[in-house]
Amino acid sequence: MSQNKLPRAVAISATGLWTPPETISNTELVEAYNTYAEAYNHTHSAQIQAGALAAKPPSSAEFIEKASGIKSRHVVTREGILDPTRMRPHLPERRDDELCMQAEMGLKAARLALEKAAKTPRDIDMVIVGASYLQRAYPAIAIEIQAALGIDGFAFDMEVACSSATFSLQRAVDAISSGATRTALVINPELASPQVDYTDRDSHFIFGDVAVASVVERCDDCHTDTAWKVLGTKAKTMFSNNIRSNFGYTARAADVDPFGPGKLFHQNGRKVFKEVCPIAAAHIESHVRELGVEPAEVQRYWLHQANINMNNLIAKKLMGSGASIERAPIVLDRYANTGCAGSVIAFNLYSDDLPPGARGVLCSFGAGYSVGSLVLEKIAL
Ligand code: CO8
Repeated sequence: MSQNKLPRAVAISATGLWTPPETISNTELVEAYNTYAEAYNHTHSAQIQAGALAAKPPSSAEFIEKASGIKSRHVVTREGILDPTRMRPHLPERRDDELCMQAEMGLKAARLALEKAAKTPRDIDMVIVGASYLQRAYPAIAIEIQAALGIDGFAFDMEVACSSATFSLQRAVDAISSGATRTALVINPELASPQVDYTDRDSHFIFGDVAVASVVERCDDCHTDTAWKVLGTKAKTMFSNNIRSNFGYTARAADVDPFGPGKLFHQNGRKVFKEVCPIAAAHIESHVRELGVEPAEVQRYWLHQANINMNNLIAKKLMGSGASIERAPIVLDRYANTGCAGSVIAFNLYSDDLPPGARGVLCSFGAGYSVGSLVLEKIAL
């Protein structure tokens, strides 16, 4: 589904990026995992020998960097993740009258975006929180942030895994373009670490925590030199079980462990790689061409950040020999996969240097499967 002729010109006027100060390197993560695996194999040696249980194989920092491009990740807390007897973050529960962790992260990014856009909460009338996981069902995290900022309007949460950011930006663009909303705050707080199985060698290294936010408004209302006009948006979904989390409230009624097998993030990474690369490249190609632009002419691609080899392949398909890290920047080396936030981090860090008139594509691809893109053009102040 594409939306290329917007009734009213809309812009992303600024973005905010909140990066948790704590980091974990591959070496630290692998050391904790290998200590855990050794102890697990020792404790379960009888079952492993009898073939009733599989031994935990060792992880390797070299494999992680080569297979994914990830060198380290930011997390809201290191506490617990690196403890071989715990293998999950320790985030104490907060009282109902305290700001929840995900709202706190989102609020920090939102304040940075508002400041950069030269806007105040009084200018905002819609807040969307889009994330791969939501800390609770209700009240919406978006409404909690709305209240913390004192925004008069409405707010809601939405979940489309890795495409939660592009899809929530698209909802904001549509609402402003139609005239239903004047100025929107789109917030993507990815609190990924609680859903990572740090005892699983295949996925323990993939994710990091981060929060990003964007101010979306009418081009006529923009007063920043960081604004990008939205030329068009396009979204596509196709059902796949290759990336899945079965965590959910029905576990209680099914009498199963809510954190048992299949309940945390798991994937068939090879299949995802093979299937999603051509889908994403074809999606972007057709989207920019619908707007009369050749893929190779696009100055910058802010691609979803899951795997460096995926991004290199897609960049090559789009730009041929003109592909480079400058034109399709990588942030996952230091942020890891941050769910839906990755492409917005790349946009935040690598867009201000481009001149007015430059064109770029912000794109996500991942679980669902889902693909979302926004074709953007830098505005002259
Ligand atoms: N250390 C050493 N060896 C390892 C490790 C490790 N840590 N992990 C796997 N191996 C081994 C495997 O066991 C395998 O061994 P063997 O050949 O003996 O069977 C060998 O290395 C090769 O394994 P793979 O084939 O799995 O390795 P790949 O080269 O395919 O790399 C990747 C694995 C990195 C996972 C890669 O497949 C990949 O990145 N694929 C793309 C996946 C992707 O993009 N997924 C998107 C997921 S994110 C998303 O959609 C958002 C969901 C929301 C989540 C939000 C927060 C939780």
